[in-house]
Amino acid sequence: MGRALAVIIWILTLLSVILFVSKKWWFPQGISAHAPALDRQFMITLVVVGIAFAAAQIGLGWTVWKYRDASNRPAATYTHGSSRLEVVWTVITAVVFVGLAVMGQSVWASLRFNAAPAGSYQIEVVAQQFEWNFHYPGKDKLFGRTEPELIDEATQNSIGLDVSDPNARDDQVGKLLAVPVGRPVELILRSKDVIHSFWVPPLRFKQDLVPGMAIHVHFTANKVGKYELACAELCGQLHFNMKSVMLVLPEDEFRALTEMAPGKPFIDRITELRDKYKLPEEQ
Ligand SMILES: [Cu+2]
Repeated sequence: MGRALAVIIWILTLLSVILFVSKKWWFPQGISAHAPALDRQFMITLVVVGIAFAAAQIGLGWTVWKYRDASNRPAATYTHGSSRLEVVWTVITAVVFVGLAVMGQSVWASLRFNAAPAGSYQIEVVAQQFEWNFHYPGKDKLFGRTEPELIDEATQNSIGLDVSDPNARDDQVGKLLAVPVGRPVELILRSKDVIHSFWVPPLRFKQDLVPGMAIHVHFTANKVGKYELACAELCGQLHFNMKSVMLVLPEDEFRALTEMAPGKPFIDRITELRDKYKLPEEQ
């Protein structure tokens, strides 16, 4: 029985390793400037924890095998263990984990703690149960004032845009995200109700939106196309419905779109663009 259990542990370990090494279920192709660095960091972490996982499971199987029940075996005795060994493996684990975290934080932090590069295109993202709203500053590149009291779903003013503000006159608001290719984009992430999470897997970017906060993040998408955008935070009953797409557009197409008149012309154009591009899995 002990031998069988040991063999099962080893087989499960082998299958788990094969699952990752074969890359049968893997990330979609990265489409952002920071994606290669992030993927590299992910691989380093995966290899390090993979080795630790395999070694621990092989050791577990070995222990099960060696100390299996047998009629001629003397009864087990209590041992306190080895304090020195415990200190050694705790220190090694701590160093590895802190080391990986320090290595990994540089890419992560550079997109969040550093100011967005000059010339970044700003878009405000306002999440709500269960929709995304994207607020574009329009031709003047200036956001109009928004005020929570002005939020009115009946008139489709879901972000509370103050239309009396001159800066608001050309502001476009829609349910789809469009960004220019090869140019840094700064998102200002807000939420109207609960915590949501902005997630575009090929972009290698995920960030929570927290009520009461305006979280600034930035990235550069470098492949034209249409990509799924999902809420990655279980935010309520219709959470599964909270999806949209991110369009990465050629510069001229993007400029033309952001200079469209707000309201129907803008919505019609961005819907056209949504239908023009295909998701990677549809191609
Ligand atoms: Cu959500």
